Amino acid sequence: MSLENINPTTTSAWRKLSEHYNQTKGQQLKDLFEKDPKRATAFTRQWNDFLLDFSKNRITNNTLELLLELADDVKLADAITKYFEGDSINETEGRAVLHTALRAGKDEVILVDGVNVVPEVYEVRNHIREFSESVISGEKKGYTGKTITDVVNIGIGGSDLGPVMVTEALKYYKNHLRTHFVSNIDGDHVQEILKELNPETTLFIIVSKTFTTQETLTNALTIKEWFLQKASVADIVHHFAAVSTNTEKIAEFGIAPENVFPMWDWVGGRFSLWSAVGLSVALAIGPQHFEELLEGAHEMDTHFKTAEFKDNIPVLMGLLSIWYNNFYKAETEAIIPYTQYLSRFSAYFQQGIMESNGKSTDRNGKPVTYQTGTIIWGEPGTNAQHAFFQLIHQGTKLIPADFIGFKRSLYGNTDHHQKLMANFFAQTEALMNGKTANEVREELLAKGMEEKAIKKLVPFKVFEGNKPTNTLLIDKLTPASLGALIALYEHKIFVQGVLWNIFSYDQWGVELGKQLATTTLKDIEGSEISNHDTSTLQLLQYFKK
Ligand code: G6Q
Repeated sequence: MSLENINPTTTSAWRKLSEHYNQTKGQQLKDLFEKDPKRATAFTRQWNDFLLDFSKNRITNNTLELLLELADDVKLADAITKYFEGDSINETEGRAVLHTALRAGKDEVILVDGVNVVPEVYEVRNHIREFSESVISGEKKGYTGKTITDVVNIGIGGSDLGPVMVTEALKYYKNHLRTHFVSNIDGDHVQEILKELNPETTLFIIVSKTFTTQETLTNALTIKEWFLQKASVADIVHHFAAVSTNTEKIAEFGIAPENVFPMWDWVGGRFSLWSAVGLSVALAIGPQHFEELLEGAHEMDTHFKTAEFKDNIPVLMGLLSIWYNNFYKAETEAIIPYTQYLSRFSAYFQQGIMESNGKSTDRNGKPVTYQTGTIIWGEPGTNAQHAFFQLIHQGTKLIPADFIGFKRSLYGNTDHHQKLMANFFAQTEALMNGKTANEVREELLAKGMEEKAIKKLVPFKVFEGNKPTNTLLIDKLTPASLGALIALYEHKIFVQGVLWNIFSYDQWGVELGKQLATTTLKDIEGSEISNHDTSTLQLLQYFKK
């Protein structure tokens, strides 16, 4: 069954939220805290090793109640059931959306067209385990009998970003294998990677759900040619593996059947790291850690599926984001992890969130009359503090931000970790409290500055404050906690897509790019240039000169 089709702005909760917004928009977080000594605990939720403190948001109990009412008005609970049960909720592509099945319990039954997909998932999970164990242990050898030292993932978009992000995030758990990622069609990208590699000791994994993506196929062929400069066609079976739904095309490439990992069309590219798309992750951190990543995600799935909305972390985070996007008209959201390991986390969810919810057509096929997909950006703290934090503190835009931190560091360097986390806590506090003119004045007076100079400087040193943040404090960065964290944001995407009455799981904008490149390539390669606007025509002519 498809998702309900409810324009959120026609619900009574939305109307109430609009009124409520008008009445409360001037409220100051500082005042809300002063008025209610229990505010922090009232707006904090604990789940496993996660703590979400969302008290530094411009909300009251009433706001939360109305947002929860909105979730009911658009039938979020019913949508969640359809999502997990494999209904065809990716309507424009006629597919189920079941990345959750990739991490489901072994005994669960999840039907797609009447067939339980869980056994197939476990077959592939076992294959991933066996394959990666044989490479890691050195049992699997290259064509000259040497053990494999390097693994190259060849893929783009959803077939690249997840593995890149997770291998970086779980670097601490990594084994001796060196991992590389070739994604861009830019030939310099592949050359820079190839120059570090020895064909005798490198395993290449071609990851492409469709096996038709120009970038991936071009890179794979370039790499194959490079490989064949030293090795022979018969050696390909020892050095190439593939992950795809398109098994025919894989066979054409010459890949041995035992090195082929299937995918399913009910898994979207940007949600596929849990499938064999994560093979490079399993190789890098070992299959046991890979399984733990999946188990962590599965626990978050269970929380999302079963927790009451008022305690449901993905639901709460999704609703808060709607509150800012649709009522406060905030256009962007920052994700700031306070760990260098998560340096690719925001980039990863830039795709996840913006490709999923960057839609302007509702489920009726009509243009939406309200804002959808927020713009996502961010970098790890404390580096970010020395870069764009200026704008969050004193710029003209409202930027709700998620601060993600860990109670314990991995190497246990207490001095560094305490300093890191001092910054983490101090920033959300400062963003909320700001600094008044009087406080600035006092500070400057204490430094012995003269009255005239103080007067001149005060306006520049005032911080308005009242900037909303979520604080997500997790015990430790482990494969399981990372799995849960990724799943949390995946479900937040779902919640928002349901609320906005859009289809989150297609990506026609990406498909357009794939088509356009083919036509323009003909113009570049051929002697004649087809019809273009005069700007594009001029640029093509200049390029070809
Ligand atoms: C993800 C998108 C997109 C896709 C790439 C690669 O959801 O659809 O990023 O993953 O275009 O596609 P293939 O895996 O088919 O090569």
